[in-house]
Amino acid sequence: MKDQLEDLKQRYVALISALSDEKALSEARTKVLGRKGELTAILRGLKDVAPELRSEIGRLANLAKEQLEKMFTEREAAVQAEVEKAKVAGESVDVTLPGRRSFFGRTHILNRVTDELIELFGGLGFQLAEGPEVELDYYNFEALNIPHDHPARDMQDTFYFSKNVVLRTHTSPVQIRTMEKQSPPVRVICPGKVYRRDADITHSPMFMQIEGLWVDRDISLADLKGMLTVFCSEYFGEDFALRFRPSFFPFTEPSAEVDIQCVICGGSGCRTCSFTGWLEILGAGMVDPELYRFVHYDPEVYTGFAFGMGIERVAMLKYGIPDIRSFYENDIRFLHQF
Ligand code: FA5
Repeated sequence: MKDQLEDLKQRYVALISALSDEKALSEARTKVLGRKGELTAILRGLKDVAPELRSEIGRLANLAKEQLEKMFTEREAAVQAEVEKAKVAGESVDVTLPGRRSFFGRTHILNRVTDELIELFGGLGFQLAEGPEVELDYYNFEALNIPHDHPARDMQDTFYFSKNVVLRTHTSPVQIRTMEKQSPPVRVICPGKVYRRDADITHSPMFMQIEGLWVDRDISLADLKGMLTVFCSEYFGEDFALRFRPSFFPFTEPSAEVDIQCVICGGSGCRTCSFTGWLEILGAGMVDPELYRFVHYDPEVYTGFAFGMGIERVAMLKYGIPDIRSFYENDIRFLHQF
């Protein structure tokens, strides 16, 4: 019996050391220590052993059981550790691979220029005001002194929703909306999108304007000219020449159009400035007293100036962009330059 026990122990010690698979180890454990296992059978058979040998054989059998259990546990842990190690090695990072680049969005150049203009005019005392892009004919035309069937409507060909509802052609309706709500003094800027039937390298069917309006006592054309000159030198630098040309708008009298020397060609003439050396950035003038009738201001007491600036034109001049269409083509390579 002792030899049988010794033989069993030797066999399983050798087997346990040789096995390197969790499943095989579990099967071997069942085969020797399980309910019907070889060692379990020996322990069960102890009752048939001669009484004088029983305790000795019993002690040896229990010792063998303890040893084998310990060996199985240790080997199983070692095999499991090796499996884990191999798994981690298989998943290891290849440090030579290029990293995955995160995508960072950024503010569109036109929104950035708009924010810069809001800040600059904010510093000159102008508050922000806004109005709807889908506008009533009354605010877009009529209250700006452009009655139905007046030829001045042809200056801004627009998109009609219905007879009285249009996509606004300029930000000037916000002048009326603001004056309706507020008594003088009024000093606001109103940025936003506007729409016209217009398309070439300096004209887009949807574009952005920023309107300025200052109504108070004793506001004169000199204030308008001074304000725009300050704006121009602050935003573009002292080197850029500014030019006021007499013009006509039904809602200002007198009216002017303001050009800035073309940065693309330095004033010598190119496609962007239509070979004139100048690019028009805004229309402006003294608020026509006729408008005060619509908003119940006293034209004997108040005067004011207004201007409407094209934001794309400002961005084109600031960054030397020759074609207005680049802003709306969604070419990330273009947009990421700014
Ligand atoms: C107006 O829109 C007037 N509301 C401006 C104004 C406001 C005058 C207040 C007097 C008092 P005009 O149509 O000229 O004016 O447009 C103003 C500016 O918008 C232009 O100088 C130009 O910079 C820009 N602009 C006009 N049409 C387009 C277009 N299709 N695409 C891009 N920019 C344009």
